[in-house]
Amino acid sequence: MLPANEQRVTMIGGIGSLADTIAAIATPQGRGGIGIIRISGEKAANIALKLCRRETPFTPRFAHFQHWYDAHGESLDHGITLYFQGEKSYTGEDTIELQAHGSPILLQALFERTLELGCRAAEPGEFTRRAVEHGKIDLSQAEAVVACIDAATLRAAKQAQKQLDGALGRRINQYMDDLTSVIAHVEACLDFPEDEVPELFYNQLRQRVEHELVQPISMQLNSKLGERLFEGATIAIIGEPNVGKSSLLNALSGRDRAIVTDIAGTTRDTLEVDFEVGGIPVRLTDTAGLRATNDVVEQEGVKRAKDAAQTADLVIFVADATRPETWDSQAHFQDLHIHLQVMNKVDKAHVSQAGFLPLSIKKEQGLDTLINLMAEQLGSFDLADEAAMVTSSRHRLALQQSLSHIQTGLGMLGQEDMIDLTAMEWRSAWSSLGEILGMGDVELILDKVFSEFCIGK
Ligand SMILES: Nc1nc2c(ncn2[C@@H]2O[C@H](COP(=O)(O)OP(=O)(O)OP(=O)(O)O)[C@@H](O)[C@H]2O)c(=O)[nH]1
Ligand SMILES: [Mg+2]
Repeated sequence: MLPANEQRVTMIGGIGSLADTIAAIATPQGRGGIGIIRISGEKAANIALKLCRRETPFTPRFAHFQHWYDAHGESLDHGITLYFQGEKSYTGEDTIELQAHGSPILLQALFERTLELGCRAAEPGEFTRRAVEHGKIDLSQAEAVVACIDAATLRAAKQAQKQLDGALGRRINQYMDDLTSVIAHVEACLDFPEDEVPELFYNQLRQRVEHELVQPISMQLNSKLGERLFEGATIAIIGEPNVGKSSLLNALSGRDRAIVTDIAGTTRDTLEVDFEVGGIPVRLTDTAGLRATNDVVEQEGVKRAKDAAQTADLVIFVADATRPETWDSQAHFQDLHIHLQVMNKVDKAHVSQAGFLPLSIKKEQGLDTLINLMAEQLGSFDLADEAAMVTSSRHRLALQQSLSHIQTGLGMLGQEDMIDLTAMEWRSAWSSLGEILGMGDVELILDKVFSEFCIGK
């Protein structure tokens, strides 16, 4: 049987709890200008009417200025009450938003009052989960909501917005349509005796699968940029003492963070600074200069430097143009992959050494080039097609599984008695893609995804 399109919107998660009307304080803990309470569910409007001691129904999308009362008829606070009706809300069901004063005490009292009136306290992410369950958004869009809130850089936030607009979902849907169509073609072969299906037919089908599925999915998987934007990258600066590692950390991060002196062995512990390179959030680690030493503290520092280098996504080796003995990056490491080598202090000695980027931190020369090279190494310039970016390991895994089924199917295509198996592989590929949108073992996927949400979202 062909995968039916309707299956895509079948969301069976959390039916029982959908009957509850849920409430949460949606703004962060702490004092602020405005604090928002969100209520969603069948009884939302009714509960809000009681809270406001009001009889006339709310006008949808109209800002009602209201007092909100406790059980004794005393006003708890006043502000704006908004009503979003049924489908025309974030969750896809009746929703009320109370825009109150941003006082944690008042908000808590208001929230508790909504519970008295029949709400249940919302679980983390439950509003968005309801949006998924009511088919307002797919799961990749729900994940984009968290990604958007958690984004550490503007570029990451913009990428999350694209996913929230449904860019990834549209792409996945396209793949699924393509698969449905090629499965139909393959199954059509079952109606013919094997020798009557011309080789040309298989060739065309093979080309189509390559072109519409294998190539674009492989391209998506090749780029790590999407995950980098959200998970960030680690960078370690290593080199012998006094070459200018700490100076480089300060210069790159634009902060006077690390102590810089002309005494070799100034930095003894690793030191981290967060900033961004090409829109990718990075954690940059300055390390103790590598040298043989009897000093116990320094030995520990050198050990930590090596650990940092071994686990970093990007390793920058700094050499000192005035001291050739500092140029051998492998002196302290075997097998360590060094991504970038810089020759610092070229203001003092005009050295041009193959494989090294000339740099003068003091004269601010070469820094822009270095930042560009770092961005390139981190994949900042990868993939022009941002709509199709893989932004989480969950998506990567599902795409990898799908691709592998597609290719297994391709390998069997055209072979005698294999038509059934090819179609089966491609149906598995279709299911793997569906997981990205929230199909398959819905409960399990939803639980995992929504455990990362904050309350009120
Ligand atoms: N002339 C010149 N001096 C520099 C440059 N960059 C750094 N220095 C000087 O080099 C010395 C060492 O700099 P640091 O940044 O402390 O070196 P480090 O590699 O962190 O040293 P340790 O922490 O001891 O391993 C300081 O006196 C800096 O002012 C440069 O581009 N040109
Ligand atoms: Mg230092």
